Amino acid sequence: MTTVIKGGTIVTADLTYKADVKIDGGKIIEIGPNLSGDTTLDAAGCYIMPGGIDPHVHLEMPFMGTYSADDFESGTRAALAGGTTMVVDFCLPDPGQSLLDALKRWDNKATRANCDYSFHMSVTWWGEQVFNEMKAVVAHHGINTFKHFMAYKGALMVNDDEMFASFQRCAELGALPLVHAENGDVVAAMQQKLMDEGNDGPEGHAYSRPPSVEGEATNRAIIIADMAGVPLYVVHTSCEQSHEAIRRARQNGMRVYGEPLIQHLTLDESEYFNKDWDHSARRVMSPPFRNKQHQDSLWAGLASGSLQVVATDHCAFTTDQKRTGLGDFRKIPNGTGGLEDRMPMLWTYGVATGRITMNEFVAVTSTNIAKILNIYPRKGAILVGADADLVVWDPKRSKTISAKSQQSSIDYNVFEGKEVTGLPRYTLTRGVVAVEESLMKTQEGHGQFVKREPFQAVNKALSTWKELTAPRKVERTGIPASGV
Ligand code: DUC
Ligand code: ZN
Ligand code: ZN
Ligand code: ZN
Repeated sequence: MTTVIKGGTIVTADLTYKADVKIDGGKIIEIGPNLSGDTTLDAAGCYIMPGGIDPHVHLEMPFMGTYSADDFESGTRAALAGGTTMVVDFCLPDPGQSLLDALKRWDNKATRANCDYSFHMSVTWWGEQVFNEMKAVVAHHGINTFKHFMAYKGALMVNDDEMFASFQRCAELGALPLVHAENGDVVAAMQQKLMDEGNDGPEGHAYSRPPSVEGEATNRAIIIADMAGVPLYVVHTSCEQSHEAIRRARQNGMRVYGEPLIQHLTLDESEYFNKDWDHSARRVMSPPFRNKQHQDSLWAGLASGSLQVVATDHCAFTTDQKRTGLGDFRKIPNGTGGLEDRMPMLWTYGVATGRITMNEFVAVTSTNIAKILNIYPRKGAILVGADADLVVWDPKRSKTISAKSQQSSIDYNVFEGKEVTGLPRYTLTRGVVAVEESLMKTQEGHGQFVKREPFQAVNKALSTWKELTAPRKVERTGIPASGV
């Protein structure tokens, strides 16, 4: 059975042209004018784009004493509703737990996915077992990325020695390290001070995690990656300090990638000063939302290429879950949703305003991500042989974002009331229509795990041309007889 998407304009990361797309067996088999097939999807007035890839989601994640509320079923349903056809979740071993055991749990949860998915592995502790299992994760489990938390002291945080060891291991294995860059020691100290002074509301969360805390950690991770000779991916880049560090490293020749979230691009820190506790607590995430200057910096980074990816860090908690932090902002589960809204929000606030082009939109929501994660051109491309993960995007369709009509299982939406123009007419996952206008046709379990091969490219550490690196033993003749 063949399907033809007819009458639309193809938009990729580098081209815009009129053509039909023919699909069979879940793959694109032909691109050209006047194609016909068993089924036709009308794309008149629409753009045909590679489906979005969200490289940063937490579905059913055990975190801060609870589980994030969207699981692989509701989370991927939300993704497809908004034009995203693949998600990458973080496998999170408990400190001390085997990476491979954790992976079994994640494999199990993900069997319910409606769209394709992959995993990053988190390095939440360090030891010989982790060192050894990292090899199996890369070689046998199709995972080429390892996440490191520089924050969440006493829980997920790794120290610099552990991070350096893990980064070196990544370099050996052809894997890419990821960092959540915030100085966890400074955050913990600032949190304590705020609490001692009676600042226990959600605004305390923002005060305890200022941009410098993120900028410092980003710089530190970049230097450690440089010394380990490995590229680096900085998740949820939210501020100029962090962006500046990434820009500088790239200018110096390092492969360092930055990932702003749609939330940081479009929502600001005033959300934490709402009179309604629930309103502010629902927006507690790390890093927190920033002011307008930081937002401008992120938009400029997307336009100029110093930031490459827009993600969500989708980690949704219900209002009831958020209320565990009443009286102590440190206990408010960190996280916000965004999977369904990333593409329409970025189109509305990015493309429609002229901040980024349509081609840049495709690059930052899909193609760049596929390249960075080593799954291009199977994903992120409209090419013969690529997976038919596609979105037929109607630039005239609009809606007002509301929790009442969302797919996510939580009871609110941080973008509530925002008008978006630009929505999927169809979303296809491996050739199967999952969304037709507002009609959901998702199939639980349709999603498959996407294996990712190790990388060829490594960073030749910048420091090799600046500093002594290879140890050279010195044959000394002048050695004092004793230390006294
Ligand atoms: N930040 C969040 O807000 N939630 C999940 C984990 C994280 O780092
Ligand atoms: Zn067929
Ligand atoms: Zn994080
Ligand atoms: Zn995250």
